[in-house]
Amino acid sequence: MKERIVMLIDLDYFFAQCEERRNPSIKNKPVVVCVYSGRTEDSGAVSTANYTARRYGVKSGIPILLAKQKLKDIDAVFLPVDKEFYREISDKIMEILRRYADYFEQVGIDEAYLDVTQRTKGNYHEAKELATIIKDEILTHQDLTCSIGVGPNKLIAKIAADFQKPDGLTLVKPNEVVSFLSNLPVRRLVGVGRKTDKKLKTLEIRTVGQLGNFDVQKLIEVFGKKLGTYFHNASLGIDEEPVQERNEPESVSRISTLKKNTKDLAIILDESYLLCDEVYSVLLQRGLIYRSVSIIIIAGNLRVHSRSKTFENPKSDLEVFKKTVKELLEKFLSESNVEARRIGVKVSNLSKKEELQKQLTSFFDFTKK
Ligand code: DCP
Ligand code: CA
Ligand code: CA
Repeated sequence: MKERIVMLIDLDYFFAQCEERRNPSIKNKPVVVCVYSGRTEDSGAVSTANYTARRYGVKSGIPILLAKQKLKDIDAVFLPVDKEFYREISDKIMEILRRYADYFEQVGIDEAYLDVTQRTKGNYHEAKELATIIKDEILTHQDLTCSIGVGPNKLIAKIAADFQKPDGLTLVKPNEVVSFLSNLPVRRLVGVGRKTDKKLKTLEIRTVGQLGNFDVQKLIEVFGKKLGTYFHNASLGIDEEPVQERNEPESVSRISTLKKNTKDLAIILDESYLLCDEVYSVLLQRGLIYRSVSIIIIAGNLRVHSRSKTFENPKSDLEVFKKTVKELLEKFLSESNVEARRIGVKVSNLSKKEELQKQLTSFFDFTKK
């Protein structure tokens, strides 16, 4: 593959920054965005926090109660997540980013890869100017800051974007890759979680440089062929994953005709569950998770009725899918007098289950070629 220039743009403390934008008067205070579980007043976890709150040790994933302890006697702001609002802002920013890319790939609500090889003619000086223009445009038009990493591939761009935050811009040219990586802790590599980190420590591997110098065969013995090879290549900054638009389906649905028209819940449910199984196997195959579940009822007179439920967060299991279908059907049948002729189930608002999983698998597909 010829040399590329790839950018990763990640919005800074995204949910909390959206809240600051909505209400600038909280800007200088610690801002903590929370997912309240609803069990008791303060049960739940921190979704994210602004950098002022982070100075007190508040970060994503910790219990809200702990965050409150850390910010005791401090004039801090605790807010519930408002995903719809963040999604709206995200959509607008992604539209802006897309315009600056030869190839564009959104990888979450607040980050995207841009392949800018052609438009920068492979020149890092031009890439830096482009990144500055992008940062300015997001700030001027959407009032948000972001951090950008620029490098020869996605792996390096991602680590570079994390390198300096918030409002950072880090360029790593091809000849700087190895020295840039060498002193970083292995945790910075995509795919190295707490467990792997521990395992690597027992091998006396703490930095990416040490990982790169470690015998590949031994890595393979410990982690298996896939992961071992991936770690070895990653530690040398090798990554051939293309930046590519994700063509995820809008929805997956199945519909079938009942043996005879009926409003009997049990019969309709039996058929619906079979359809759920089929839809679910498609989700599994494609590694997708869903946020919305719908039922479709086509009446004897061919009128189409549908009902849906949308969850705040994506779901991955079959049980929730079936349970939601059941609830929707029960409610629909109790409220209407429709005899069903055909019945359908649908999931929508789909997203990819595991970034890493995909990156790893396609990486190994590539190495096999
Ligand atoms: N998020 C969450 N729970 C987590 C991690 C993240 O709800 N455990 C949400 C809130 C974040 C958003 O996803 O705002 C983006 O996640 P990032 O990891 O990019 O973190 P931030 O944007 O909040 O901070 P940073 O400035 O470090 O990128
Ligand atoms: Ca972010
Ligand atoms: Ca992110």
